[in-house]
Amino acid sequence: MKRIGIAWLAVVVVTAGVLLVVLAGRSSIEESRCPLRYQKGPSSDGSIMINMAERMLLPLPGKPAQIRDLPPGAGQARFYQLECGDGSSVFLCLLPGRKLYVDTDGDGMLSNERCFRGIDRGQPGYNWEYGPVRLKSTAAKGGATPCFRVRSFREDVPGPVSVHPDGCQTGWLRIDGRAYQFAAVDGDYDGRFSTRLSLPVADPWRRQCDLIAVDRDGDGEFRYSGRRCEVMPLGRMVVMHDKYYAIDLEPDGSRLELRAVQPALGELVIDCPGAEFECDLLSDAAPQSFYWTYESKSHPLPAGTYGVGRGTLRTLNADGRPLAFQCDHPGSSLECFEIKAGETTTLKIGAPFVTTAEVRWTGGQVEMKPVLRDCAGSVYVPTPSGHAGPWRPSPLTFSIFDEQGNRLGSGQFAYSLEGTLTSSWRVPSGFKGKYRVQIDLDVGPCEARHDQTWHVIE
Ligand SMILES: [Ca+2]
Ligand SMILES: [Ca+2]
Ligand SMILES: [Ca+2]
Repeated sequence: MKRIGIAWLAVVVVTAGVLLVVLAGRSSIEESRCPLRYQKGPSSDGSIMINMAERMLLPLPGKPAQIRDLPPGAGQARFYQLECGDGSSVFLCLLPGRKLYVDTDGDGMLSNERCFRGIDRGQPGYNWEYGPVRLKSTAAKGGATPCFRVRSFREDVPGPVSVHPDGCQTGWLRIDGRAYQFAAVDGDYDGRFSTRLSLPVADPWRRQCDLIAVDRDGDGEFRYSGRRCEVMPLGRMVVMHDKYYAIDLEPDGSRLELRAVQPALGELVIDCPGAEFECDLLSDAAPQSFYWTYESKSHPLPAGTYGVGRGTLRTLNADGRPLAFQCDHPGSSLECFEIKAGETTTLKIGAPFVTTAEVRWTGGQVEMKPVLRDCAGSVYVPTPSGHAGPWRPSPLTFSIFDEQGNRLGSGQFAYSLEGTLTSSWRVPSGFKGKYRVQIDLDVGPCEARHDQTWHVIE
């Protein structure tokens, strides 16, 4: 009995101690400012934040002139170049047998560098991860030490490698009395946390800038919370509780301070007749997620340069069922625009649409993806996600016509495991000549016409 009593006492003491530490930790969280500390991970597979800073590197045509020697056994070497935000480059050398050398000090020598051995990531034999690789060159200039991991894929073809940060700087601060975890990522691998977004961006998912993240919903992760993305390119401000806060981030990533501000505002009108539009707005001012409804097509925004990241258009078809179309790479008018203080910027998107299909002839059959092009030149694909409630999109069908107007085939699109809408047309044996794909897509009140492009099987 006595032993059980002592054990209980120990449990109570330890629990009380843990509670005290947690409470003390929470109560020490300051309003609007905090130190940031390095935290490893998460991996690029499970993190929007790390994934947004990931770079895909293609093999160079040969040994770069900057590399002056080679590691042992480098006959089959493939070289890669990582361009950093400060204008410098880091060269990587991948050898058969999953061996990676990185010129971490930028002296052009690889023979004295450490050999990183690739370890299986996920399914064995498909991709391998190396690192963490710590650069020595930038740390000497007073910045933080860039630290990244490298991933290679299949060894039988000279393929790309991907590079992603090994971790981020994180800390806790309070805004209006509520504690939030923040993170900063050196997304351009220069060892400094100061590179703002430069618009237009070539690839919304590979922005060459630093990132800031806030866990708005407190689930311990940086991703989408409701309709808001918790990870943003580093701008001048961040939106918290619908108020603007200026970001003061130490260039070495050691400290973050937010200060409530009232920026000069302009208006952004998204004119999308018969549809609603939701998107991530990239900006050097205050990146944020936005939603233009049927009722409200105008939003006030701080003056600055903006671009639309991933966007979703929603409308209802003739039966009143919801339809959603996703755009990963917006057209020219949305890629980069200015918001000026006291002025209104209007962007016209959506109808009239052109429905078309991306086709790929694979011998015996034609593989197809339906595509919707809007008046701004943006390309949308139907998506099953983003529907409120138990709605499912209507089945999407296609017809194939020859030059004489004969229907050669028809079918229905289905979602692949990756969430892509695809279908295929088994070409009748002996068919040669021109064919056209007609997508039978009901876009409700929106004007749409079929693309008249002819494809050829020779
Ligand atoms: Ca070196
Ligand atoms: Ca940076
Ligand atoms: Ca979260």
